[in-house]
Amino acid sequence: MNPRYIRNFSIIAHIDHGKSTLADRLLEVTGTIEKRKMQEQVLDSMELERERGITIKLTPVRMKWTVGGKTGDGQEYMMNLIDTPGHIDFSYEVSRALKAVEGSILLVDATQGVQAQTLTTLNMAREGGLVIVPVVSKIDSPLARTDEVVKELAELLKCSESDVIKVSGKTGEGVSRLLDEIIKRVPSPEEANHWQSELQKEENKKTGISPTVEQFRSLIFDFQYSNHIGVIVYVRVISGSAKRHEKLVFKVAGREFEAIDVGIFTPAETPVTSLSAGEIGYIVTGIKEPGIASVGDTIASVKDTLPPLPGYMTPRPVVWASVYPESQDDLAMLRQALSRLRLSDSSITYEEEASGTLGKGYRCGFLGMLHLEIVTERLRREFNLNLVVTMPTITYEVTLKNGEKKNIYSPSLFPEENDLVSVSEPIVTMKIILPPAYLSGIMKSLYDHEAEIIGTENFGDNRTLLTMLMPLRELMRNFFDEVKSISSGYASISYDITENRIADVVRMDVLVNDEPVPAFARVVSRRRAEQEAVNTVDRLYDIMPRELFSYKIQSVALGRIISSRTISGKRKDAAGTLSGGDITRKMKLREKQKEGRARLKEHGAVIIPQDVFVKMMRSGD
Ligand SMILES: Nc1nc2c(ncn2[C@@H]2O[C@H](COP(=O)(O)OP(=O)(O)OP(=O)(O)O)[C@@H](O)[C@H]2O)c(=O)[nH]1
Ligand SMILES: [Mg+2]
Repeated sequence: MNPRYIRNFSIIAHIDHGKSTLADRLLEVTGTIEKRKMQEQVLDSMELERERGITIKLTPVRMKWTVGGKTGDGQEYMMNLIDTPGHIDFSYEVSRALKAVEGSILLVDATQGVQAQTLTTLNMAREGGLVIVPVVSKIDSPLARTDEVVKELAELLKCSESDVIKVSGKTGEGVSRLLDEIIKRVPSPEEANHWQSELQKEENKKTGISPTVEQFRSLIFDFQYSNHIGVIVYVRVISGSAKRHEKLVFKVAGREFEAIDVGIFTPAETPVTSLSAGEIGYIVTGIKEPGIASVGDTIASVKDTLPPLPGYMTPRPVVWASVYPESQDDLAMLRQALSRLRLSDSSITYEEEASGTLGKGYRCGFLGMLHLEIVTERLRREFNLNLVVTMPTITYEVTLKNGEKKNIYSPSLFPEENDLVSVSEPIVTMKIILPPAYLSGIMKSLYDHEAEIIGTENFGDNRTLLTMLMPLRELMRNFFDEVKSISSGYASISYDITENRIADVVRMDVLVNDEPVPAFARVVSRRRAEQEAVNTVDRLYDIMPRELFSYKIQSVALGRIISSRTISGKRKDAAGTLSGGDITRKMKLREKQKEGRARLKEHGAVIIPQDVFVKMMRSGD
């Protein structure tokens, strides 16, 4: 297709503002999916997406549209849409989608107004140089405050209120106009040409290749794996075209292959004869080993001589947790599952580790708590694995007295106080938007979580935008839930890890029956160390099973035992059942049992049941 008639755009918004529902209506009015085959949020095709009603992965789809319906000039346009997730844990998906398009719909829910994640995604789109099409959704809702929200959005974008398009994903109102406006406002790939870096333009001049006759070059923004056909890469074609059987190369990985097939998303994968400049589609590579395909790599014709396209920043894991198979027999299966999963979620990182009590497993990095939950749930479901997942933690950078610097992402490896010179930790810049009525309520919580407020502004219609710095460690300490409950759900939060700072933290170990349990080790702020130590022991005391012998649960920090409780042994009194008889015989028996229990205690390790690990993780703080 002539790139002049192509429009590539994504939909970005705060979570639940109606992106996928609007996508449904776009698919419907363009006739991409027949009405009778339509289901709600049809692009959310993963089982977990449907169950939870949230989008987890970006989804591309191609549609056709003719401006003004039958009254337009009759020119048909190719509309490539990428739906994105709204939850902050999945903003890596958003950032990748944004590099494949020239414009973006910024959707704001008419019942909610601009929320924290609206601002973050807007920034991402602006940084990418995209044209923003402001849209207010859910105008059909009885709770909609459409006029106020239109005003708010216009102020945010410094545009006129008449530029804001009003739609309903429920009734379809405004959706045809939206498509017309996208064609008008979003530049074609040819016009935008934002991929032609100055460097490449120079190179083109030297080699005399004009952009339109360039070799095939495309950016990988996602991929999938199929047992049957190997890795399928999702690409945005930058120049040239590619057909089935063409010889292509992964520029960064340096691996050549023959395209088994090329195709587009309708939204199902549908083969086409060729993919050309400006289009979005997929290439079946046939490559089955992991580690070759990576998002951000360039797939090009083997004849292409230019350097690879600038790719993506590799996302930095936010939380780490260890994943162990319940049975060590499943270790190989777990390894395979992780490497498979990485082929549909490139943001997971993992490496093997061993823990005394749990055997061997993997230390995994995730982009947030929801990401952790989704990945472990997928491991359980898609690979039928029974897993133990340890308490999530973050990364600390430590400087040791011997001058060594280390990244510690497992608390059990956190150095002793005596060996440390300094520790630094990730700090997030956070935005919270909330009605001012909740401001005083939230202040205590902000203080408690070591927040440093750096900006307060009145925002839109009677709301306040707070900007602050906070240690990531404190954010993970149930901060979201706290804010949600203080504000009765009216506050929205968005954050970015922006810097590292010196941290005043200490390591806390938990001993069960005098044995340290690495999975329970934690790094806590010094000022909260005592409290945390007591809480942890109390919590474990409530959920650990009783044994035949008594044993202690202790927490140790700063080189001393801070809290200790004893779980008393179950009494199995054989003597009690002896009726009558002489008392000395009973005493003798009891004495013997006591000795037996002591021996048990010496040899019998306390087995910590899996559900204790799960409960400890769930209870968070
Ligand atoms: N009344 C009304 N409800 C809507 C409309 N659009 C979406 N909803 C409802 O809002 C909720 C969220 O809709 P989704 O389309 O899943 O929102 P989303 O932005 O895709 O959510 P994430 O992808 O998880 O960020 C669902 O319960 C929808 O039924 C609308 O136009 N009107
Ligand atoms: Mg969605």
